[in-house]
Amino acid sequence: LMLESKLKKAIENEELSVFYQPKMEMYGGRLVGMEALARWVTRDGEEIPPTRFIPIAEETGLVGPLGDFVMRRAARDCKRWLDMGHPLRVAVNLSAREFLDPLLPERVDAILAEAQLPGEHFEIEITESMMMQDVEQAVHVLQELRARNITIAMDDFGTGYSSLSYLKQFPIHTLKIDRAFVKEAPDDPNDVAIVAAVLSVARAMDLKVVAEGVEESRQLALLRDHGCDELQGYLYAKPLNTDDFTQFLLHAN
Ligand code: G
Ligand code: G
Ligand code: NA
Ligand code: MN
Repeated sequence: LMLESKLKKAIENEELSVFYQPKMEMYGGRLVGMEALARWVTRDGEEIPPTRFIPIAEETGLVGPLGDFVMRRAARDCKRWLDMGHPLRVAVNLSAREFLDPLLPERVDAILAEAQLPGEHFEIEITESMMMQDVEQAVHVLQELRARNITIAMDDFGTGYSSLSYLKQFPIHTLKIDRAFVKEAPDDPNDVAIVAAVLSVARAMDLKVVAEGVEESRQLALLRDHGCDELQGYLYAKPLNTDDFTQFLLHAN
């Protein structure tokens, strides 16, 4: 309860911020987008990780204000970089509660209109387990977002109940291979097999693949050999604040 009221104040007082982790294209190595990640540093300098405050927001009424805050920031910053001549796509994580909100498409409309950011520069990352909570509503929301040219990525792919048959039903664009599989590759033959299988299924279904948690060039080589499209991880950059991201951008492209 303490943390709940602190979080409420933090959203109001803008103690929260949004960091951005670059996503790089495999061929050409260009910066193509970034994942927005919420950060909370309290007035006393304590860092509270999103894995702690997102569940609190979910249990209380704060998930809407938090999501709006992150989406607004992400849209505003992406628009600034677009105006500087860098057409990137910003990806925002949504929890199940946020994603299944029937008002989500209208909220996104309002946020993109306010930022004057076209939908093609906006992406939403959702997990497979959250889609399973209400398949019908999930498909409906995905169609609404797609109609706005917003990209949909399935995050942490392979870690939940990845029923491949659902992939056919969900109108998504991208799979993100979870970093758990990238981590031990190329040494663990099982992880190599999983990475190869995901890339093969994705190619057959015309889905783009982003690998997360790429830390070493050996992992990069494996992913390149299997035709992965985009890369994200400490090999390129950790999540960066807006100033550091701007510096990264100026040197990358
Ligand atoms: O950035 P970090 O590794 O600490 O993120 C931990 C987890 O929190 C990740 O699963 C990430 O997807 C999630 N996360 C980060 N920012 C947000 C956010 O703004 N909204 C939601 N729903 N999840 C987020
Ligand atoms: O669940 P999700 O995929 O959204 O989690 C993203 C989290 O992964 C972020 O909190 C980010 O800090 C972390 N992350 C990003 N790149 C790397 C990496 O190369 N290695 C590790 N260990 N963590 C990473
Ligand atoms: Na994510
Ligand atoms: Mn992930």
